[in-house]
Amino acid sequence: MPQSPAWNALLAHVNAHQGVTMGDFFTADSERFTRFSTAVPGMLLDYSKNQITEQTLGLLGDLARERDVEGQRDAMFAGAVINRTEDRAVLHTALRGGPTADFRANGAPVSGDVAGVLSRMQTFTEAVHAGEVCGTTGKPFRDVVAVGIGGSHLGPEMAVLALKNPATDALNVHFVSNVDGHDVLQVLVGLNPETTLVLVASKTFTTQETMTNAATVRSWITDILGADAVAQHFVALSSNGPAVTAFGIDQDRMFPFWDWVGGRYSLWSAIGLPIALAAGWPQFDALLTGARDMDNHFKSAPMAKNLPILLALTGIWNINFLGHTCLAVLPYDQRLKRLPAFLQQLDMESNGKSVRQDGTPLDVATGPVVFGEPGTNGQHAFYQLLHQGPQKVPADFIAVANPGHGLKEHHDQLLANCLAQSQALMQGRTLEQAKGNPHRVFSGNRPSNTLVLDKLDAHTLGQLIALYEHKVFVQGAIWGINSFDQWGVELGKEMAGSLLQALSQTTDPDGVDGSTEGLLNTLNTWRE
Ligand code: G6Q
Repeated sequence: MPQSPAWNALLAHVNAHQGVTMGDFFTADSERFTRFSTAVPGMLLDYSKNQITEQTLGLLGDLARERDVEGQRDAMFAGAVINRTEDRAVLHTALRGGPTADFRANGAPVSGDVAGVLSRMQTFTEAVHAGEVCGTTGKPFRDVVAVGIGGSHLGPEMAVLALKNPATDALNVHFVSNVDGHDVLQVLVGLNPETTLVLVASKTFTTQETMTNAATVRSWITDILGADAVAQHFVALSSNGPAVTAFGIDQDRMFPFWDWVGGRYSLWSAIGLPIALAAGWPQFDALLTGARDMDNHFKSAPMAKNLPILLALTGIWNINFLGHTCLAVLPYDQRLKRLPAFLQQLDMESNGKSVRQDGTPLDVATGPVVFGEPGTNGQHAFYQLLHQGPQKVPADFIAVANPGHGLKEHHDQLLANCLAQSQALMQGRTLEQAKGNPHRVFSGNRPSNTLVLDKLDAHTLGQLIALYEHKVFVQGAIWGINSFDQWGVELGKEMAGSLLQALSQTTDPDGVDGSTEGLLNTLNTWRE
């Protein structure tokens, strides 16, 4: 890739750029914000605080054209088998395609199946809320325990928290993900099996953590209500019908999805049932509509106005040409407190790869290390490094103009902090301004994007998530990698299998290194 004309032009351009700061760009151009920001209804992206010029953007656009990003995008929407290592189409967009959609996975129509499952999810959600679907003792459900991990957990949890409204939510939805017994025990304490509905969310229905947690919750239910209670108290969200039946859940309590839905892209599918149960069907529907609006924008907007493409290109510039290989996600909205964790999986599992689709090695950095916390909390924690660490960490700030509460003073402070942080990162403070004290110098010129949402609701949340899904897609397309497999999680899983035996049966493990053997012996000696 570095040999390609567009890549080489960017390498030459970055050298020509040395010594010019973002502050210089703003001084020279009073229209810079207008020039380097773009909006769709309800959302604005300001990317002016990046070290870019019109020429930089033009060259990045050349790179996107050279990599045929638009052609690759169209192939994804057309249901081509773009996840080649798993021989699958990638069609999470079909899940939110709406009533008139006609998506095809490798030629086979899928929109009818999608509509059928959505309709069953709606009927079920409304029946639970109406108390028509209830527990074995006739009491309506009050709590939902959603058991699942990774892609079957992070998206639904993030969205449930973002849309939470204690005044109107019909049900309390809790999540159990970690195989650590503390997780399930902490959730179950205080819940009543009679009024608890359990969702087992697992595409494969074989994931060790989820099946272990599901079995524990099943015992918790059946110990009190009897074995027959599984039929009324359990629901499966899965692609694996036989395993669901073997677990004891009837097919009419199973909401399926398909192999062309990747785990981390699955919150729009049956995996999103916790969101519908928590926030109500109209909210889930609005979430899908918001994502669909972003899909349509991604498909049709010219590159220079295309939010996912712009977010992706500024990221490529920061990672590959300026050498900034991290990304801080900083939502200034407490309701988005799990967005960093969700985007961490979305980005790092999709683009943390070192080979191209064809298996040839890449010699450039790919997906960034993603981390973050809501502002203002993060300011009192890790922002020190963002401002004064020797490495530059690009940041995505997310601000919401209108909060979901009436505490104006709080919101004014929150927004002022958000604006101040990106300004401080860019402007910095010179030694002279710091009155000669080197400890109070900020080198500045640190890049960030700011996304402004009019308000945070199901529609804008759908737009926001889809924006990042497509950003990740565009970056993967430019690097030529498969963003939709995740072989990197396999090796550790395999090794855990043989170590489990060594721990549970204190057998001698095969082929472990000296450190692992020493740790194993210590644990086996110390365990009571
Ligand atoms: C996501 C990954 C991974 C997956 C979990 C859970 O894209 O594939 O995080 O979602 O491993 O898998 P199951 O849904 O099959 O339990």
